[in-house]
Amino acid sequence: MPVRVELRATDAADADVVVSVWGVTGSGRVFLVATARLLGPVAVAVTPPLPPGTYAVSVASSVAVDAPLPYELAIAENTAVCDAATGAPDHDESGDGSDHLGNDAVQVSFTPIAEFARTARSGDDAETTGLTLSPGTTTLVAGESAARASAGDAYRDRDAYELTTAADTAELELRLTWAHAPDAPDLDMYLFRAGEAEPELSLGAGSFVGQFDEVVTLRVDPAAAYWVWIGAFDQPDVGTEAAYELTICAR
Ligand SMILES: [Ca+2]
Ligand SMILES: [Ca+2]
Repeated sequence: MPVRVELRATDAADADVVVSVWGVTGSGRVFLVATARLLGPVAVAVTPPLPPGTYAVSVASSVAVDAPLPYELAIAENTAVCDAATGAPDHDESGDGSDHLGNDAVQVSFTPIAEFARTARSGDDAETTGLTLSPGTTTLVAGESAARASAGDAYRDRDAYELTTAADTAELELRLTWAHAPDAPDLDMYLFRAGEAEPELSLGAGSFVGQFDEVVTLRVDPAAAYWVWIGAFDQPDVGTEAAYELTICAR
């Protein structure tokens, strides 16, 4: 079953606290299952469906703190589900341009950890959608990961969309779907505050290797603009293009 881990900690704004869920193998090896960074007093990490087994939850601060930080963890089955939307998209990709470079906005390299930076090309920006993500609504964005060579980073076509949260929006669930055919590329999804290539807000939760939907749940600020970035990982022996759909459920 999918598991939702909620970390609550007040007065931890300067501590850069991350909560993570780990799988534990029979030989004691651990592997990351889900992770999230504290935003305000809450962090939410949602796992994919997990088979029965042993799991661990860790809470860590990446910076030294002056005093102990009390926190609470709530762990439960995740019952909030955001299925792939059907019907007409609320936004169709329109900013790619003839060279598919018009809406890339961010470049991603692995050295070997992921590094994110704004692209240097003038006029390259996330495309405006005009969409506001209000609690209880589902939003559908459709685009095409085009057949294009990498511009030098780890991805081929890269498409970024700017969306805004409503005044009472606290959480988003994003689901990136495409036809997982043998000749399909491996699409990944990253999230940023609008205009900022650092930090990447999902902590890599939307960049699993292979032909799986990318699904990310994260806390967000109200009335804030975000970039959702979708790219095709540049690797040999995979397809070069794919239509994709991005479903966003706001809470
Ligand atoms: Ca595109
Ligand atoms: Ca593009």
